[in-house]
Order: sequence, then structure tokens, then C-alpha cells
Amino acid sequence: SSSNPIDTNCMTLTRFVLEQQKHIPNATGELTQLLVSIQTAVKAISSAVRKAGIAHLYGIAGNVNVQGEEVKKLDVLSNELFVNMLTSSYSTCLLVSEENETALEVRTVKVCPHIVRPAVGRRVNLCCQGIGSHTNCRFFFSHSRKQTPGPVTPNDALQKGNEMVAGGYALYGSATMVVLSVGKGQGVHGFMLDPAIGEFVLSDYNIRVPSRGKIYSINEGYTSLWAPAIREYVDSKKCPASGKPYGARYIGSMVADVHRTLKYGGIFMYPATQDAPKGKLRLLYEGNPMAYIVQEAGGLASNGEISILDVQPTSIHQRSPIFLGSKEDVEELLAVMKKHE
Ligand code: AHM
Repeated sequence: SSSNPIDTNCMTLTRFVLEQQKHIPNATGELTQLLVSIQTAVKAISSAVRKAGIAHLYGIAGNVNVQGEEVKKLDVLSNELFVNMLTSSYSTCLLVSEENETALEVRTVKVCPHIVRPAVGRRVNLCCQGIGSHTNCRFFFSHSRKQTPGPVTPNDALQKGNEMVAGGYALYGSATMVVLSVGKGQGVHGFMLDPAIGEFVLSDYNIRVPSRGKIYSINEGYTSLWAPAIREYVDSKKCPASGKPYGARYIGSMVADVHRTLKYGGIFMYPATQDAPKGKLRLLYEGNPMAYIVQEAGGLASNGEISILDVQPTSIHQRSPIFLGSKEDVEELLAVMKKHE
């Protein structure tokens, strides 16, 4: 009852996924097993993020990741957690992470027809803002099944987003959240970590992206480096011929910007720029999981030409321009881009 502070029948993430998988013929339970490992890693990172200052996790680890960027201590820790949890989950045969130049092959003990292959990427942003600090750590995952028989090879990671069987992200904000979809037609659902019981509890059932929003999200500092089509589109949002201008929001953390776009609608853009002709964001572990979630929630995700999920990857760390969000907003941008071709 509502007077009882303990919910004796709460819908946890694991219970929810088990119930969804019940209806899938030949479900092996491997995905559930994989998600349990992911949840453990997310809980451990959440705990590290919350006491990052005390644990002296801020600062530079002293080495450089494969993208040539400085790796922060929290990145190292999260990467290790994910690698350890996933390699010991018995449901993973290959791992792709931003911190590892090559795909990590995992020795599996059992031979199963469907070996689960997650592509994992996560990054941590730490920035002190005035008094206090703002910690923002994120994790994306996409996962698909091994398609070919025989031993796993790094090429097994190079599958289109459309081959994914699950995708999602974790957000470490005022609360820790996991948003995920476990298959086409299964919807997108949000779960909040309840620290009292250490479980992710269903908080946002069946998230749908509004068909049009009122917000555009792009790093406007790079305006001089954009293609004319992007300039024209953003100008039309700021100074519309009629109606109210759009609002601007840009956090600079993809999970946070996409999460807002998912819930409130609008458009998130990371275009090609003069100095980065493929943009900045990575296709396998930034573009694909977010595109998967946004499209499953009724929105669109494009590289400017085709759906992100239709792009055939050729290398594990490849980058791609990304435009995603409300269907009508993305369509409007694509029409402007087409006109400029
Ligand atoms: P990172 O790998 O250095 O963390 O970069 C990824 C992040 C995304 O989360 C975010 O959307 C983007 O970089 C912001 O980039 P910019 O500062 O160029 O706008």
C-alpha cells in the first residue's frame, strides 16, 4: 500500500528484462546475464563517481588513450570495471572500448550458437565549475550476436547498428539511470538506481521522443568550421521566418544531451567540421547505441545521408557525423542538407 515505504513488488531492471525475454522464442538468458554484469559495473562506477573527490580519482592518470587524449583516473577505473565484469560474464566474446586500441577477445568456456558481442564505450568528463564540482560519467553499450560460425575475430565487431539486439546508456547525474532497449519493438525504458536496495527500478516506462521539439543542441563555438547547410539550419532555428525561435542547450556530454533530447524532443547535432571531416563522435560505441535508442523511441538518427544504423563500419574506432532527435526536426535538417548537396 502507499503507506508502506517498502515496495514489495518493485519492477527491477533484471525482472523487467526477464519478463520481456519470456516472449522471445529461443531466448537463452545470456542477455539477462550480460545485463546483470553491466549493472554491477554501473553501480560500482556510480559509487566511485559519488566519492570521486575523496577517493582522489580526479586528475590525470599519466597516459594517453588510443585517440591520443589524456585518460582520467575515473576512465581507467570504469574501463577496468567493465572489462572485468563483462569478460567474466560468460556471455561476451568480444569487447570494443574507447580505451583499448584493438578489440578484446574473450575466451568463452561454452560453445553456444549465439555468442553475445557487446561493443562498449564509455568516457568520463570531470570539470570543476566554481564552487563544487560537476561530475559527469557516461557509458554506452551496444550489443549484437556473433554472425559467423567459427572462432571470434575482431571483424565480428564490425556490424551495422541494425544488427544490434540491445543498446543503452548509463547517466550519472543527480540520480544514476540506465536507459535501454532490448530489441526492436521492445521499446525504450528508463531505470533509476535506488541506493537503498542497490537495484535499478523502472522509472520511465516506454519513453517516446516527441515528434517535434523546441531545442537545438550543437557546439556553436565551431560555427566558422561548419558546412553552409548546418549554418543555414541553425540560423533558421534562431531567427525563424515565423513563430518562436528554438532554445539552445549544449552540455557537451553526449549521454546528457541525448537523454534530454529523448525526453523533451528537439535535435542534437555533431556535424563534420573543417578540421574533422568525419565529426568527432565514434560510430560503434557513441553513434550506434544512441541511434538505436532514439529510433526505437520513435525518433531519427542520421549521418546526414543515411540512418546511422545502416552505416557499415570498417574500423572499430571510426567517427561519424551525427544528427538525432525528434523525427520532424531531423527531417527538416536533412532537407536543408539535401538542398546544399
Ligand atoms: P570525449 O571522448 O573527449 O569525452 O568526447 C566525447 C564528447 C561527447 O560526449 C560530446 O558530445 C562531445 O564530446 C562534445 O565535444 P565538443 O566539446 O567538441 O563539443
